[in-house]
Amino acid sequence: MALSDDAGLPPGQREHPEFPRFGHTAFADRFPAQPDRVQLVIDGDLRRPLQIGTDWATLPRSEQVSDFHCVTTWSRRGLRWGGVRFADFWHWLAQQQAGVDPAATLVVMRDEDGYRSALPLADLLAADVLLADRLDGAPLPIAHGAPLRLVAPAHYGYKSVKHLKRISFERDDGRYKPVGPAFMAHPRARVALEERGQGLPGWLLRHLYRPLIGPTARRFAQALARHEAGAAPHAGAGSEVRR
Ligand SMILES: Nc1nc2c(c(=O)[nH]1)N[C@H]1C(S)=C(S)[C@@H](COP(=O)(O)O)O[C@H]1N2
Ligand SMILES: [Mo]
Repeated sequence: MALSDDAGLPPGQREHPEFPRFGHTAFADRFPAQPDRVQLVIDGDLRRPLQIGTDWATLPRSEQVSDFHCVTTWSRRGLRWGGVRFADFWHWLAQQQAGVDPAATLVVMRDEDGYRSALPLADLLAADVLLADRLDGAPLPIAHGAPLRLVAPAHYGYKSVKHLKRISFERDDGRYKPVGPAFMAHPRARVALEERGQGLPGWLLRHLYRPLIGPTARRFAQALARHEAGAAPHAGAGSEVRR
């Protein structure tokens, strides 16, 4: 295979010229009611459900630079995230304070509007999985998941829930229903193994998904521009949409 600009990226991925606001189009017009402060519910199979607010600031903080890979084949390299490692969140809050049952090995993450994803706890304990509230030296913008999002670089972007509001620890008993059609959701979605979906090979899904990148990114950018115009009528140049 010839060397290209995409050398070093995982199978089927191509570098995107920007970092778009992106996702399932059903969620393009949904925005967090309170993008400025972390409010997180921890529940599920555990002794004591928790409501995390100001105590978020007491957790140990980490920074990392990582690449981001969307299942539709666009990638961004070298994003600098700041936040709390999922492993630290697990240790200090989920285990120590909430007392998660050891059999609850499926972690379901949700935003307030119905977007959700799930990963095995073991995947989330990897050293490069972050609950991020900062991006490139600034507070996480609404476009990329304010006030808090997951960052799991080894898994396709659809696992990295934005506007995170609730983390539930559950038994993996087959009751969890992913967002959207079943073929689009792989239980692990590992980028290196091209686990884009279920029942269809990754290389086939590459070709089905790739034409959706442009229209989806435009749809999400327009929705954000409308949202910002409504929320801040005098935002002026700041609300301009970059292509
Ligand atoms: N709340 C929410 N989180 C979401 C999505 C979404 O539509 N809503 N889309 C997912 C998908 S498919 C991708 S690729 C990434 C995109 O993150 P970005 O908007 O920061 O590029 O968010 C993921 N998390
Ligand atoms: Mo995605």
